[in-house]
Amino acid sequence: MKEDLLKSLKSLTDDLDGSVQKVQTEAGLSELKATYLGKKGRLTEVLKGLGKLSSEDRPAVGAKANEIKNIIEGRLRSALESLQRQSIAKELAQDTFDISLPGRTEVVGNVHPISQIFAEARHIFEGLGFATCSGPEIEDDYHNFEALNIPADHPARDLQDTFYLKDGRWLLRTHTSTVQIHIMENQGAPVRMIAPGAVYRCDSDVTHTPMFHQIEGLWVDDRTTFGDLKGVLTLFIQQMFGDGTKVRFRPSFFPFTEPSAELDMSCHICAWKNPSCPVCKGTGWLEILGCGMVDPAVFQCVGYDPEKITGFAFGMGLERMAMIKFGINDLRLFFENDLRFLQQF
Ligand code: 2U9
Repeated sequence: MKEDLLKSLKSLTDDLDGSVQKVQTEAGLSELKATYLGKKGRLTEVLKGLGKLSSEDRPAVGAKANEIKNIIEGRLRSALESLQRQSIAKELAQDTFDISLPGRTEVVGNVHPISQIFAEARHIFEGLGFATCSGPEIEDDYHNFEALNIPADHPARDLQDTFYLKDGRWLLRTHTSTVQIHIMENQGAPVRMIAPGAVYRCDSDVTHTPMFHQIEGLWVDDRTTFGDLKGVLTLFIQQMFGDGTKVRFRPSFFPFTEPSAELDMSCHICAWKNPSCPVCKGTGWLEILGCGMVDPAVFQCVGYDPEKITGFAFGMGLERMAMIKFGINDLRLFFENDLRFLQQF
């Protein structure tokens, strides 16, 4: 009985050597392990015979069974390692690469020049205590025109022709002044805000695009003066274009402000030195924004008392600001998404 068991144990390792050589995959090795060492495996079958041995023979055969188990485990482990080594070697042999190829560089994006101008303007105005507000791009006639003192028959409507939605009730805003109207409708004075965003006009040529960007601003309080307007806007221009920049205010007209003015800044390209400067056309001045004291009619529309409240407002086109600041001469470049252009800023 003892001899039979020892013989069976020995035959296990003899058989295993043949089987291991035939197996080529890790899955095959797992199967083999189950065949020999699993719950219903060959070693377990042999061990069932241990119970029938005498108590003198049992320890020696038990020890042998353990030894055989360790041998089987060791052989299966080294077979597995050898298979893994082979597969890595095979992969390395196939996976060649050309070390003379150029490396893969990261594509680094950059901020669009319009967004850069917006961020800078916002930073300056927020430093002066202006809150940044936004509103819908689709508006009704009242908020875009009527409340801004532009009635249906007003000639200013020709200059701000826009796109109407199918039902005729809604239109695309022509300026961000609509945001100031919403804010004042919803809260009392004081108001100190800027309204940046996209605006739309039915206009398309070399110097006009149907969509462009504006920043408008509004400061309303019980004693806001034209002096405040001049101080805020001079400081803004000098922070944006440099301390030495000069400004002048020229009388103008807007339906929503009275009095109104255009702000010109000194030409930073030629500084009056080039009579044929292509940027300022030799005048030394560049028109940069419009401004004025809010018309009492506008205050009436939003329910503010024009006898008690005064305020100033201003508006500027971001594309124009960016063209002047970066020396860009063609408006269309902003909208073409050509990386050769965008990566220069
Ligand atoms: C309210 C009252 C008054 C905003 C103003 C301008 C002057 C102006 C233009 C600059 C270039 C528009 O982008 S542009 O074509 N804007 O000249 N905008 S005052 O006045 C307001 C706004 C809101 C309630």
